[in-house]
Amino acid sequence: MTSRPVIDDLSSFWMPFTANRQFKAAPRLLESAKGMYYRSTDGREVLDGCAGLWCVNAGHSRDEIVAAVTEQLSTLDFAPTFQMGHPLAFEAAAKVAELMPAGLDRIFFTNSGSESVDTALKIALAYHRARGEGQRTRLIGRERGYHGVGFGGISVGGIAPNRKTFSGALLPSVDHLPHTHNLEHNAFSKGQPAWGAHLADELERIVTLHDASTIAAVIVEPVAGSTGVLIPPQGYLQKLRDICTKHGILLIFDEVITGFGRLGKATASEYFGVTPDLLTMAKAINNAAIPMGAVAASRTIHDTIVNAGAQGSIELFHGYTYSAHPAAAAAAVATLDLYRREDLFARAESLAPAFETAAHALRDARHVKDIRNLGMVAGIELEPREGAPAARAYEAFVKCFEAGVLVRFTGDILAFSPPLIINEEQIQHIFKTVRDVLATIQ
Ligand code: PXG
Ligand code: PLP
Repeated sequence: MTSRPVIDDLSSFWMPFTANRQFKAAPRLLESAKGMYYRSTDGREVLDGCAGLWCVNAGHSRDEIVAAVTEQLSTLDFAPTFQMGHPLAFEAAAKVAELMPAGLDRIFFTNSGSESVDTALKIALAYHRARGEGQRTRLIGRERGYHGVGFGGISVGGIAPNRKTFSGALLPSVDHLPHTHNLEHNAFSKGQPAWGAHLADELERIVTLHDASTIAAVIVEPVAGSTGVLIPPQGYLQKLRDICTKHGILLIFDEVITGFGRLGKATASEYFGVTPDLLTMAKAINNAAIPMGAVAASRTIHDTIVNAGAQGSIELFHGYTYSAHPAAAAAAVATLDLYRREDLFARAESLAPAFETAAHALRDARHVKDIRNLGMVAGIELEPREGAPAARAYEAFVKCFEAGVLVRFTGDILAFSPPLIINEEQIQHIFKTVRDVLATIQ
């Protein structure tokens, strides 16, 4: 493979969620990828411990997906989906619907997780209005929730730095549940922690405060990824479901990370046996080959909105130029076929115990304060360095990369979410590298 000269001017690209000056002073550049490995521009192989950004679940540059996208681009590069259609859009929607919880089989396509979240919030408002309860406009998120970076997503999201700069322009009617992270009760839990289901009762308090008749929806990540792998306590999600049902409030699961095999099932909803009314997804929907996201809506929500409008009128004033882009749809169809052919969700389920054991083996490693895991996700929380929060995890991330392993970090938490094609030896290698690196860090 011919390698292009490494560009020496990095100034034009304003990088997302990056310390731009720090990065550009000492860049880390990836130039190719195959299967479980990236190759860096300095010619090193880097084992991918986080599936890119929790998204490349079938491994990198899979031939079947590359072929489908290539073929699609030379056949039909773009087709509008506003008052027009192309067959692959419908096929992709049907294939996604097959994997969704029973009843959630109406699929609205977007181009990212952020767009999926804003779409789901708008569908929730549209649903209540179509049923004559247009006063239900309040949205409930959760502390430490990540729902992307749209104005809707940061409003229901619970990450202070993502909100602070924009605080004067957040959505007006939003409240937040408390997060469920508690090391005093749950440190070093394997799988779902035993303590904390009662935290869902806070929703009753919020409902009493605002009155159910003002609340449209509750949105949570079934497992919070971005803020450091926060696993829901046993019974917690079912309680949220019951309270929402009791008060006519829609429950939205943001499955941008948990969807498509991360927990060993198609969705976290299936894994936990709790069904939301709306489910957002992106990332692994098409193995991240082309930007794509989607919202799965219950048939009730869909039919209520679609049947409320007059015949011939547009029922939902919402959509993106690239909703169901042909190349993204082709990648989705190829990806979902690949997941099925290789039985990758079951593979994730069968690898999860080895992954759990390998992660928890770092319990006595230097600086480790907590380890938590579910399915093929794990988080290792470090004791912060005094006066320098997040510095330790950042250094661990850089040193792991230099040692040939890509991990994610957020605050002082390292996150692991490898492609589901990983093998046990590679799992061992990831966590051994982290242990060795932690031993060298102050
Ligand atoms: N919801 C959830 C639950 C997510 O995890 C989004 C929405 C937004 O998706 P887009 O496609 O707009 O980025 C996400 C994205 C990380 C990390 O390492 C996590 C995400 C994105 C980038 C980095 O924590 N999650
Ligand atoms: N801004 C302008 C001026 C536009 O014309 C459009 C779409 O036509 C958009 C924003 C939205 O772009 P997209 O549909 O890609 O989200």
